[in-house]
Amino acid sequence: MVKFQLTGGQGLKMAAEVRWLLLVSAIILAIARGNDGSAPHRRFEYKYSFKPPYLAQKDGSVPFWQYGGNAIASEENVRIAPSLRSQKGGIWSKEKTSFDWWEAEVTFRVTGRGRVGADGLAFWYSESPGGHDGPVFGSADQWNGLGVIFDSFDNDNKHNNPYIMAIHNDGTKVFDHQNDGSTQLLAGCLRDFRNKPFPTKAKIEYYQHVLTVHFHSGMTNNDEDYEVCIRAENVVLPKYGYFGLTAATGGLADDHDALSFLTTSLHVPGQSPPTIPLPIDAEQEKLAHEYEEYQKKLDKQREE
Ligand SMILES: [Ca+2]
Ligand SMILES: [Ca+2]
Repeated sequence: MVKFQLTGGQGLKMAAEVRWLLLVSAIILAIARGNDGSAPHRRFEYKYSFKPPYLAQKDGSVPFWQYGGNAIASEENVRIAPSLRSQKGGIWSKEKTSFDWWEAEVTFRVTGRGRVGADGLAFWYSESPGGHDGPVFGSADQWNGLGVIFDSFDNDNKHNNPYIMAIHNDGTKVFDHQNDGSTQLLAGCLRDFRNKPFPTKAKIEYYQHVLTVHFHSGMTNNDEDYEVCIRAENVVLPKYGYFGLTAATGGLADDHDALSFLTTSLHVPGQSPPTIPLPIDAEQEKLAHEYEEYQKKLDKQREE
C-alpha cells in the first residue's frame, strides 16, 4: 500500500490549484450554457394571450381569440364548459404562431360539487384550430400537434384520474377515450387539479424539441410552487400552429374556467427572430407599449 503524505505547504498549493480548476470549469460551463441556448430570450406574445381585467370586451369578444360552443367569456375569465350535462366549448387563437419555440402559462380552475367530476380540460397547439364541439374534450380528433389533457373522469376505472397527460398526434391517431389515452400518451402525471383553494396553473414549454409541463397544484398562491409533471425530448411539433383550450362535461359535470393564457415566444440566444429587426429588449418594450396602449383603448371604450 502506498501512503501519500503532504506537507502543509503542498496541501495549501493543491487547495489553490483545486480552486483554480473549479473556477475554470465553472467559466467553461457558463460559456457552454450560453452556446447550447438553455437560457432563451423571451418575448411576451399578446396576440396569443388573454388575461383579466377586461378579458372579454363589452360585446363579449375576446381580442385575438375566437370561442364557441357552450363557452362563455366574461371580464374575469372564460368558462370553457359549465357544470351542466353534456356541454362542450372551446377558445382558439385567431392567428397561427410565427415563432419556433414558446411557453404557454394557463391559469385555470376545475370545480364541481361531486367527489368525481367530468370530463376535463385540454390545452392545444395544433396545425389547425380544433373547434369547440369535437369528441376530444370538445376539440376535433386526429389533430396534428400537441394536446395537454387534464382528464378528470376515470373511464378505464384504474383509479388514476384526475390525470395530466401530453399526447402528440401526427393527424392520424383517434383518441383512446376508453383507456383515458393511456395507450397514446407521451408522458403524464397523476395530479388532482379539481376544487383547489387557489387557481391551478400549467406552464407548457416547447423549446428546441424538448417539451416540459410544469404544474402548480393550487394549494398555495405562491407563484414559485411549480413542479415538473412532464419532460419529453425529441418532440417534433408542426412548425407553426394555433393555441386553444377546450373542455367538455358528460353525465357528471364540472365548471371549467380559464383565468388567463399567457404566451411567451422563446428565442435561441444569438439567433434573432428573422422578422424582427430590433434587438429583443427594444422589441419587448415596444410590444409592452403597444399592449398598454391597446389596454388603454379598451378601458376608454368601456367607459364610453
Ligand atoms: Ca377520461
Ligand atoms: Ca383512468
